[in-house]
Amino acid sequence: MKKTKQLKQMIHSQHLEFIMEAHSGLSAAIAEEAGFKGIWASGLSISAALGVRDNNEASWTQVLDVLEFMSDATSIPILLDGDTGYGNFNNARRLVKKLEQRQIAGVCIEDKLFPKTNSFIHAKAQPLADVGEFCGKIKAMKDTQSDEDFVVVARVEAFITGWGLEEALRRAEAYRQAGADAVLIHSKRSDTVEIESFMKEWGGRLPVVIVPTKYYTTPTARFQELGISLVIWANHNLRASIEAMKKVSSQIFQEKSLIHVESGVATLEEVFRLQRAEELQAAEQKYLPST
Ligand code: SPV
Ligand code: MG
Repeated sequence: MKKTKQLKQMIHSQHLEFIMEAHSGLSAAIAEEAGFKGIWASGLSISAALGVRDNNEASWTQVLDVLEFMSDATSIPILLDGDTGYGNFNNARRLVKKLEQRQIAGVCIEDKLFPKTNSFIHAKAQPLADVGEFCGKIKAMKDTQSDEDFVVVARVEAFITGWGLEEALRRAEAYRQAGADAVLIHSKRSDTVEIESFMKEWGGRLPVVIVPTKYYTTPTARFQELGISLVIWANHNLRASIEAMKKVSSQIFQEKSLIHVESGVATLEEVFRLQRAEELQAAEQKYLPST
C-alpha cells in the first residue's frame, strides 16, 4: 500500500494510532524496526541534530535532504513537521510538490509566523497567523497535491499562545473548512484540561492529533477514551541519543580508553546491519565481474 494511504488510514482508523519521532535515516529505520507504523519528522529534532535552533535556521531544502534519507531508509509513512510551511501559500504548495516527489506521506503546518519558534519557548509572546491567510495556505496545499491520499494536518497553536477554547475551536473549524485532513491540537500544560475541553466541543468533526510531550503522565488509554486519532511521540529518539552521546563522550574523554566503553555501545556489526550492508554484498556478487 502507498505510504500516503497508510498514513491516511491511520488517521481515520477507529483505534488510537502512534507515530514515533525520527530525525535521520538511521533513527527512522530504528523507529520502523521497533514496530511503529509511522514516523514524525520533527522540526525540533531535525534542527537539533543539525546543531541549529528550531527557528527555521535550517533551510527548507536542507530539511528536505534529511527527509530524503529518512524516506529511503524506511517503508512506513512519514509525516513531516512542516512548521509554518516555510513562507506563504506559495512556499507551502511548493513544499507539498517536493514532498510528494520524495514519497513523504503528509505534512503538518502550524498557525504561527515564519520564522517559527518552538511551542515550549516563550510561547505566550508568539503571534498567531491570520486565520484567512492560514486557510488560503491549507487550500493551496490541498489543491497542489497530486496524490489524493497525501495528508495535510493543520496544527492549532491557540492554547500554546495563551488563547482559550473558543479561539482554538474557531481556528480548527476554519481549517477543517479549508480542507485540512486532520487537526493537531497542541497544549503545553502538564495535564489534559485543554485537550479534554477541545475534544468535548469538537465532536469528531475531523480526526485529532496530539503531542503529549508535556502531559506525558496521562495514561495512554485516556487518549483513546477522548477519541484522539493519532499520538505523536515527538522527540524521544533525539533526547535518548543526546543522553547516550553525552555519556560516552565524557567517559572516553575522562578515561582516555575504550576498555569500559565497548560493552555499552552498539556493535559495529549492528551498525552494518542497520545500514543493510548485506544487501550490498549480495549485489556485488551479482553485478561485479567475478575475479
Ligand atoms: C516538533 O517535534 O518539532 C514539534 C512538536 O513541533 S513540539 O516540539 O512540541 O512543538
Ligand atoms: Mg516542530
